[in-house]
Parts: sequence; C-alpha cells; structure tokens
Amino acid sequence: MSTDDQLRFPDGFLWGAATASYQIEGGADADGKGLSIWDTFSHTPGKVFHGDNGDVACDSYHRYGEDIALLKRLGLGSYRLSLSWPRIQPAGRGEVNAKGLDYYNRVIDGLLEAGIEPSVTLYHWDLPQALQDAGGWANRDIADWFGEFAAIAGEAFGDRVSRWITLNEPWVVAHVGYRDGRHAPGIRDAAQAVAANHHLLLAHGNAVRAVRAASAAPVGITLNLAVERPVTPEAAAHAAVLEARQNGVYLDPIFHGRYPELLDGDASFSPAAAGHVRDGDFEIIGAPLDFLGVNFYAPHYVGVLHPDGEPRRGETVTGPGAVSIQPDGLPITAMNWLVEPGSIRELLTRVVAPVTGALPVYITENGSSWHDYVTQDGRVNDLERIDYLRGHLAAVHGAIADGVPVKGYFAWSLLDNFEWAEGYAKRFGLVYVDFATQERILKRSGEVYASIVAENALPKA
Ligand code: GBH
Repeated sequence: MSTDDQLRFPDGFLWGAATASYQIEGGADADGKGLSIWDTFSHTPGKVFHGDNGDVACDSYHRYGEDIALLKRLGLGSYRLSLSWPRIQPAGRGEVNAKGLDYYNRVIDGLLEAGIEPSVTLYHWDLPQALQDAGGWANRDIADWFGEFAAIAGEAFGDRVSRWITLNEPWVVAHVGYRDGRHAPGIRDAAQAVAANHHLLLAHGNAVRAVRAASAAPVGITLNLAVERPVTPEAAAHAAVLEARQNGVYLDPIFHGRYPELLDGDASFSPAAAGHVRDGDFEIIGAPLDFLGVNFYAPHYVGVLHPDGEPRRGETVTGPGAVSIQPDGLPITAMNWLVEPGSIRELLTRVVAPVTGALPVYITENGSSWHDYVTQDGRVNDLERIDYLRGHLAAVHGAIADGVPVKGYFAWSLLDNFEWAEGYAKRFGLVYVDFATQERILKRSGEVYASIVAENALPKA
C-alpha cells in the first residue's frame, strides 16, 4: 500500500471533517430553539475567555450552504455534524420543534445532494438547560430522556444518515463538566461526575437501541482516549491509573461489561465503587456497536510528584503522587498541547485494537490550534497545522499497516469555531473564519488536505 514516494490509504478510506452544533450554528434562539447549558454557561461572566458565546458563532444555522460548498471543494466523503438537542426538543423531553428538524433536514439533504455522507453525532455537549435543571447527567432518568431524543432523531433522519455517533467524548462531559467545572454546567463535584459517567453510558446504550429501531445505518460512540507515557519506571503505575480513569471507565463497560478493576474501591472515579450499577445495566451499556470513534489530540507524559509534594515548574498534579510534565523538544500548539504524532499510532495499537479487535475504527477528530492570521494577500499560511496533519496521517497509516482496521479520518475542524471555554481565541479550522464578517478563507492546510484526499495518499516528506 506504499510506493517509494507516497503512503497510500486503503481503497474506500473515508475522508471527512467534523464540527459540533453549539460551536458553529449560532441561531441561539432561532425558530423555537430551547436554551442549552452552553447558552447559560457562556453568558455567565468569567466562564469563557473574553466573555465570548455561541449566539452567532459561524452562523451555520443560516450559512450551512457555504459550509457544504467548502466540504465539496475539499473533496470530502463525509461530514461529521452534531444535533442540538434543544433545537429539536426545546425542553429536552416531550414536545418536538418541527423547525429544528427542518434545519437538519436542509443540512442533510444538502450534503446528500453534494455527494457527502452525513455522519451524525446525537450529543456534543449542548444539553437542554431544562434537563440540567432536573439534575442533568447526574440524574439517572437522563438515560430515558436521551433514548427518547435518539428515537426522534432516528425516525426523522434515519433514512438518510450514513452513520450515527451517540455521544461525543463522555469523559469530557463527566470530568470537565461535573468534576472540574471548566465546561458547562460548571459543577465541581466528584460524586456528580462519577454518576454522570454511568448515566452517559446507560444513555448511550438506550440510544443505540433507539436508532437501530429506526435506521439501518451503522452506530458507534466517540471516545477521547488518553495515551499516558510514564517518564520513569516508577511512573508506570500512575500512568495505568490515569488511563483507567479516562479510557477504562468507558471501554471496559462497553466492551467487557464491567468497570476497571484497577479502580475498585475508588468511589470518586469508579461508578461501580460509587454504587451506581444496577442489575441489567451492563446489558444496556454493552449493546453491540458497528464501529468505535476515537478523538485524539496529544499524549500526556507522566512523572512522579517530588517527595516534598511540590510540583516543579511545568508540572501539573494529575492524581495522587502523579504529575503531568511537558518534555523538552516537542512542539506545543496554541492550546499548550504537545505535538507527538507517534502517539496516535500508539493509541490505536496499544490501547484501542486490543479492546476492539476487528471492529472498524474511525478517527472522528484530530487536529491542532495555532495562532493563524490572514496575510495582506488574503492567505492563511498555517504551516504548523500542515506538519501536524501530515505527521498524524502518517502515524494513522502506520497503525493501519500494523493491522488496526481504521476506516476513516475526520479532521477537526472544518471551520474555526467557538472553542468552548477558550471562545474564539483558539482556531482549529481548515477554513479560517473572520468572525466580524463571517468570511470563510480556505487555509493552506485545507489545500493540502484536499490534495491528500484527492490522491487517497500522503506524499512522503
Ligand atoms: C474535542 O475535545 C472536542 O470534541 C471538540 O468539540 C473541541 O473543539 C476539540 O476537541 C478541540 O478542543 O492535558 O493539556 O494535553 C478535546 C478534549 C480533552 C483534548 C483534554 C485534550 C487534554 C489536554 N480534550 N485534552 S492536555
């Protein structure tokens, strides 16, 4: 699958780009949409950098036609978009907003007309505020509420969606939303976080069943999995615990019907230890999947906290006795995340494939943020993003050569967009967005990606 001067991807490899509803749509109260927790959170002073919010974002609620034209110009086979739950069910339960369904019908039909497969995520973090008022992901009833929403989406779009993703990154929802509070709903409570972990999985299982009842399309879930690299032999045990807290608490219940043994007795990280598991739960959670979606950005390097208990400069305490460190010599993105392409190959071969075996895997997000700017001749010369993209695609190619059945790759993101707590300050797009005018400019990385897609191959450096 390789010639001397290029790395060829398997025939039929699916090339795509991803976005998420709250990050691009705007139209925050258009046509009967209900409030989401991100509307509330972003309008709460001090929560988002620069006081930014998603009221307008990329205005894709009105400009989706331009977005589809860009996808077509990139030559992509699929677009990964997410549904805003409160656009479809303003109160999260019961009443369906027909105008919300109409919006997604327009987007999906537009994609199909352009020959682009819609890959639809049911939940990418914009929970209806009304459901948060009832406890949100910490309330077990949400498993049923989400099942109802999934059934509505399945019936409305199931004849035209190419693949379904139930949840995006449940770890971020539970951990960043309910444990450290940097994301909506901004709660800092380990008990709610560990409950959310379990309820997200139950909701996922109910959604799998609901969409299957209405749609023949493949169904999966997207996890953000961690690669924890110990920097000394003593740090290996810490790395294992950190991977169990982020990877095992999702992979094990979905694929093995249990929570990680390594966390037994840790009620703040194991839903089993916290007493949330009831009879029959693992049958729901373990509903067979058609693929696993994996989002990956950067590895972590794990060291042992200095015996005096003080993290050294550049270290962050990440667990009892453990620190994350920034090793010398690796580039760092505008998000402060490391660039180490080999880590995505390690993730696929060491973490994912031993669990998923022959199950197809899609990279549902991968990308990087840099301090992009428009030059006087109207171009965005994002050479660092090109390096990141090429490096990671070469590493994905390597994982395929190792035997991991990776079937597609979605770049994060099609567009610069609302980067959650970082607002508009951090840009991940293949397309630059001037948020004052909504002008979209294809970056040089977009041109490079388009040529990789057209060739189904990566030129060797
Ligand atoms: C994704 O989450 C989201 O799905 C997407 O909406 C978002 O825009 C995109 O990433 C870019 O942020 O320990 O400093 O190395 C990414 C979730 C969780 C990625 C934590 C990196 C560790 C950062 N992430 N993470 S660090």
